[in-house]
Amino acid sequence: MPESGAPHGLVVDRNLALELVRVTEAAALAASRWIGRGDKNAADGAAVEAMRKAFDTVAITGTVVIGEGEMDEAPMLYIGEKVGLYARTGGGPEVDIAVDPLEGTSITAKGGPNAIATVALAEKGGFLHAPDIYMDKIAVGPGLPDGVVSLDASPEQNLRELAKAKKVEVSDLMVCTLDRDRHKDLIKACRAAGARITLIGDGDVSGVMNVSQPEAGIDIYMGSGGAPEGVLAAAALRCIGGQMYGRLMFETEEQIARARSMGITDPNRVYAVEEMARGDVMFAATGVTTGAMLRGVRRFSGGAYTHSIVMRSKSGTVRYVEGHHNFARKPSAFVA
Ligand code: VTB
Ligand code: MG
Ligand code: MG
Repeated sequence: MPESGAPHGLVVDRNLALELVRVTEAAALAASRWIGRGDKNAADGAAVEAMRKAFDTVAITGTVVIGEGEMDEAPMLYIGEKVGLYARTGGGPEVDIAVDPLEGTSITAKGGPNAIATVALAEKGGFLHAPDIYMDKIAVGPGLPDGVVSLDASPEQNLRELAKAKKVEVSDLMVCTLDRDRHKDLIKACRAAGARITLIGDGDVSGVMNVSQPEAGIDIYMGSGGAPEGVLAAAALRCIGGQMYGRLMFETEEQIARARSMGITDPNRVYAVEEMARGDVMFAATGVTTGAMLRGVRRFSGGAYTHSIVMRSKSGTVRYVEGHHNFARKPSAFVA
């Protein structure tokens, strides 16, 4: 992947991070109408449309590199789409954008926990162009020796090393993984080693982020999930700290060939956080349903409440933003 295309160092305006919150708030507000209504596609569609509209007000020339799919399969926020106030004219900082307007569509449809609307932004060329396949992921929080865990080690070995580094017993560790059949052996191995596990229904972006949020009580994330979600999680960890390693899980030769055309030459490569999200990176997420990290949208007469996290890798500042939205006064693009 090319180095950052920024000609004179940083071109990304730090205020942009706060603009990003408006974008995730808009998506979360729209998705919140569909919480528990059993229609994940409607929830997703509402989030995508609201996020797309909200981008029009952000003073950037953005290119979607992690998005809703290829142009012919996704009408909005497709890979390659230009977004932002200057999308047509050019102008403002030229940035790459990664989105998951509704991370946790099924949990939203069921009214379950931990669904978020999320966006990350990097200087041009900053994000790994991850195809829409699975990625094997492992993540631990900040302050641990580099490489304390590895995708090439067994779960037992990783847990043992992590416990040693944290000066705790393996039985003190809490693992997080997606509740999937494909994780049967992983779950068995962690339990056999004596560790505890939190199984999540969806939402491994927040699952990975939780390793760097002591209040979430997660020591290690393991397992496979969406590769695009892996890049979003890496963007978040660039800001809050923590280690994560990801390996793309190709299933067909065709996938490998396609990835090659997108610049991925070694299909077995293990990517560290800064290889998935490099340079100055910003990340924002708004809770749709309540989770360990963010409270969900609460609607009340004439408005709604939102809870978001926004951060930037350069400064390392993490902000939690509470939004009290007054629908009577809000610009229509942001009212859901
Ligand atoms: C995860 C999870 C997502 O996809 O990435 C998962 O974080 C992986 O796919 O919320 P499977 O559902 O096939 O396991 C989601 O569930 C949906 O994007
Ligand atoms: Mg999505
Ligand atoms: Mg997703």
